[in-house]
Amino acid sequence: MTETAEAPTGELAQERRLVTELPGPRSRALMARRKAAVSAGVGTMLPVFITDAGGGILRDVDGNSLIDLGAGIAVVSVGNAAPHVVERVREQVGRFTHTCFMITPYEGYVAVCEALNRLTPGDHEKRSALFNSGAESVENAIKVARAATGKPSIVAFDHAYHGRTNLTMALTAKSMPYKHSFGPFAGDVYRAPMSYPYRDGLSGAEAAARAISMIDKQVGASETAAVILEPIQGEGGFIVPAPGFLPAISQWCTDNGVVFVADEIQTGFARTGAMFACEHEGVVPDLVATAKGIAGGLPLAGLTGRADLMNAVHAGGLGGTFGGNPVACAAGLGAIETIEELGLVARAGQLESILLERLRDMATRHPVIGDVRGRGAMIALEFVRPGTKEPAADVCAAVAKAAHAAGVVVLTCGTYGNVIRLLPPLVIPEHLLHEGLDVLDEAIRASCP
Ligand code: PLZ
Repeated sequence: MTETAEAPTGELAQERRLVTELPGPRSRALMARRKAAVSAGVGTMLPVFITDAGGGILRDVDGNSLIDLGAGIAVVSVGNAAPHVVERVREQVGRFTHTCFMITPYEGYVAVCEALNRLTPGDHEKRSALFNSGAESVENAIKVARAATGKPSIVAFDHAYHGRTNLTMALTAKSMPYKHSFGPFAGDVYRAPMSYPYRDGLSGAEAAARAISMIDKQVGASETAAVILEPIQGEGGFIVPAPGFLPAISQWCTDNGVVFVADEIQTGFARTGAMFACEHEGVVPDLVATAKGIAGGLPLAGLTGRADLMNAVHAGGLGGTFGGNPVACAAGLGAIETIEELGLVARAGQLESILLERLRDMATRHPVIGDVRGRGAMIALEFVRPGTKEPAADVCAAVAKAAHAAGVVVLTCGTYGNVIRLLPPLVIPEHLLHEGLDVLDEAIRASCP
């Protein structure tokens, strides 16, 4: 029996332990197979193959235990193989695995929609629909907004990330690697300036006025079906807009018959210390796109919003073969149960205090850290040349590489590639979070010239 087989998921020792170099020999052998079988277009950040994961630990094929500060890009917020998720998935998978909700429905789909209607901001009448991925949810938000308003144009923001399908690539800002060589893109998509307090120095009201002026003059409210934004931008660099920006944009949408779509795919489900990040500013979106943290790792996405909008689409206009798969729905119900039972919204707030205190201390010692920002367990460091705001992507990459070599999984992001983001599972034991931050601190020290 291998070491990993002796330590089944759920009983993984919550400790970082390296028994080989990273990647170890078994990971290297799998990497060779991967190279021969998998498209070179699919990237790998850290070529370490995982066999088990739980709490704050990823265990690899060579028996190494790594600290997980990425949660599979903000997905396993409830932890990997979370007990309620596993129980409900096991139960469901033994009963039936698919009928297609559009053909013969089942209760789990309805129950997830009820939960989404209950949990998303606002107590107005809502309806939901389920899909397979975040990008698909965003695509459907645009379909709903266009059908409901009869208008064509969509406004997204600088630094936005909304997915990799053709329409969502058009909405996404960054060319490399997401859009490069993949055009032409869907039309009638316009880009407005975002609030990026560290770089633009504008108040929320000023940044909103700038964006609204652009939308008004260059697109026109009468042409605009929807404005879509991430309440805290994820891939773009964990950009938290200045206070007042979101409410002003949302209000302008309401006043002008434009559908305000919040992409809460990365920020949703307790991640930011609220169930949804819009709540921090009391913003109630017309439509909310969800995915990632919704189902403890199974592929599930939701679109939730005002009943009059969601019901404006003709019958049969929304759907898909796998959308709201019964096993994924079971996982979704297990994840939501876990968030509520373990009080993970409050837990994310506690993790924020730890993260901000530790990272702000690092910023006083490492002048390469230009900004520390984020909310809840969604916190980032932006690296710059000391004394300037010039992005230091090379330093950021070196820090990430050093952390990885020491067995701590951190992710990078940012339009300028100079941001390290921390997205730990919300169930991570505190000693692992601190140890991960110790490693990060040392990685920064070692990577600074
Ligand atoms: N909207 C805000 O963060 C996915 C992308 C990883 P899918 N972010 C991770 C990568 O490189 O592909 C995301 C997001 C926001 C939409 C999406 C898209 O969600 O489930 O990846 O389609």
